[in-house]
Amino acid sequence: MNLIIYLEMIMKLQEKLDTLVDKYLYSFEIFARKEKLMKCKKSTVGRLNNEEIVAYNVKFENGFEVEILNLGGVITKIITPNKDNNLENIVLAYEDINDYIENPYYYGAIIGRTAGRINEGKIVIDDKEYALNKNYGVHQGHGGNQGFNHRIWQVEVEENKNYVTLNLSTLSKDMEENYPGNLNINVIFNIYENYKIEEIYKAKSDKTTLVNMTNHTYFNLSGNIKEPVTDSYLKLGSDCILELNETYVPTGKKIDVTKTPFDFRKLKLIGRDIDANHEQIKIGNGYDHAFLLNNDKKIYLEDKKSKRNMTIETNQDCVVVYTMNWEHEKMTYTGEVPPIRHGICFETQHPPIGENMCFIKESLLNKDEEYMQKTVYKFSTSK
Ligand code: G6D
Repeated sequence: MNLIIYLEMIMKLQEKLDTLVDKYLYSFEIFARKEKLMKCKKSTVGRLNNEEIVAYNVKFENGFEVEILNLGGVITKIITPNKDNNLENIVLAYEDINDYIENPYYYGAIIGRTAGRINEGKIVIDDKEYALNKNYGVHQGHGGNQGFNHRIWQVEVEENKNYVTLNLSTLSKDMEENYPGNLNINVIFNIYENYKIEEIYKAKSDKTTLVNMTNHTYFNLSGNIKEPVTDSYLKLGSDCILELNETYVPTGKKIDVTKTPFDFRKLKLIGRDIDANHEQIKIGNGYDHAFLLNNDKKIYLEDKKSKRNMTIETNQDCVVVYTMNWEHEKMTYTGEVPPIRHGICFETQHPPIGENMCFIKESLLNKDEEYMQKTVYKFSTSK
């Protein structure tokens, strides 16, 4: 009798085990299928202090691929096809992830609290003077010693049918880099399968402060940094630039671009006037200037060899165009140190704060008001 009972017990146990195995295999299959369908994969690529440096890689079936780090929100890859359908990276990026810890030229990075230089690091808000940390000689530049490019951001990923959202967030505490106000920031990247990236910056502070954020990606549409950006063509709707003094800060004066190297209102070869005999070109050693955008706020870059092009649209009133005018030292993913003029930045922003605190009001964010900066990048390739 006992033997029959035992056999029945074993059979029941076996049935339970089979059910459990089926459930496990099913859930594993779902996971595997989901994993395969997953467009965004994350991987730990380094460490900073006691935090992981994580790369978020978004890849679509058409080959469009974007990779962003939690360190500084750095864009390390934007991969698009050239006219022959070769998929190549169109941004400058370091070979060694550890080079992003210092990142002296802000490769791919979120810039903040403020972009550009602030004259002598001196600001006055509600009649109170603040001495911002000076990391650019006598000025503050790109948010100071520990600007937003240096921090590890919290990242949330949301997968949608034809786009992926990376929502980066952080808190910049009151008096960080001597800026007033606890500032909560979100930088949202919406990455679309049809070769489009929306970058939306939102911020709110519990005290009136300054916010003027941007992205410092160096673009090179030739692909894998093959050619200088002086071979590309640029069209930019801007009637005037901000005059810079010898220390690269705005004087407050605007310069009409007509008949100057800064006129890109018609499509023009970037290399045509980049070394022209013009006082402002000499100061910047090329283009390193704030262009005040006309109403259409559109920037168009084209590389005739690869037939890649990029359109940037923004809600900002200004864009600093920087043509990488000084030697860099670190190797990129090509295994070489990029020569000068092999990347171009389009830092959409408010005008930097210059002499006599000119343009400060454009960067002021009142207590509990929401800051919102939106810049959209569209990439395409003509056949
Ligand atoms: C130089 O003047 C330029 C800046 O505009 C740029 O952002 C930086 O190099 C990387 O300081």
